[in-house]
Amino acid sequence: MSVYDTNNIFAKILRGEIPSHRVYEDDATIAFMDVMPQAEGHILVVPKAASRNLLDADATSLPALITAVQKIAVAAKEAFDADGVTIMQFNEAPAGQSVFHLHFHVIPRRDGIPLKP
Ligand code: IU
Repeated sequence: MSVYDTNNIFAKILRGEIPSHRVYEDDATIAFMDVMPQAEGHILVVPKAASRNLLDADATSLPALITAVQKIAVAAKEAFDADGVTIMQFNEAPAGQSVFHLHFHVIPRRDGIPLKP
C-alpha cells in the first residue's frame, strides 16, 4: 500500500493548518513535540517531503533525515537530562503506525522509567 493522503495530520501541521510545538526545522525536516508523549520530551521528526512511511521514502532523502534524527536525539538527551534515547519508527497499521506520513519518534529515557503505553 503506497497511497499518500495529503490531509493526514502531519501534512496539515507541515502546511501550518494545525498548530504544533515546533522544536527544529531545516530545509527538509521539521520536529515537534508529540501531543501524547510516552515520556517527557517525546519528539516527532518529520520530513517535509510526502511519503507514507519509510517503505515509500525516496532513498536519496534518507541521509539528511537520519542526520536530523541524530541531531535532535543528542539535543533532546541534553535538554531533558536523559540517560538514553529511544528512536522508534513504524510502517503500516499492523506495525503500529497511526499517522501515515513518515516520522521518527525520539524519546528521551531515564533510568527505571518505562514508556507510557
Ligand atoms: P505512529 O508512529 O503513527 O504510531 O505515531 C503517531 C504519533 O503522532 C503518536 O505518538 C501520537 O501521539 C502523535 N500525534 C501527535 O503528536 N499529534 C496529533 O495530532 C496526532 C498524533 I492525531
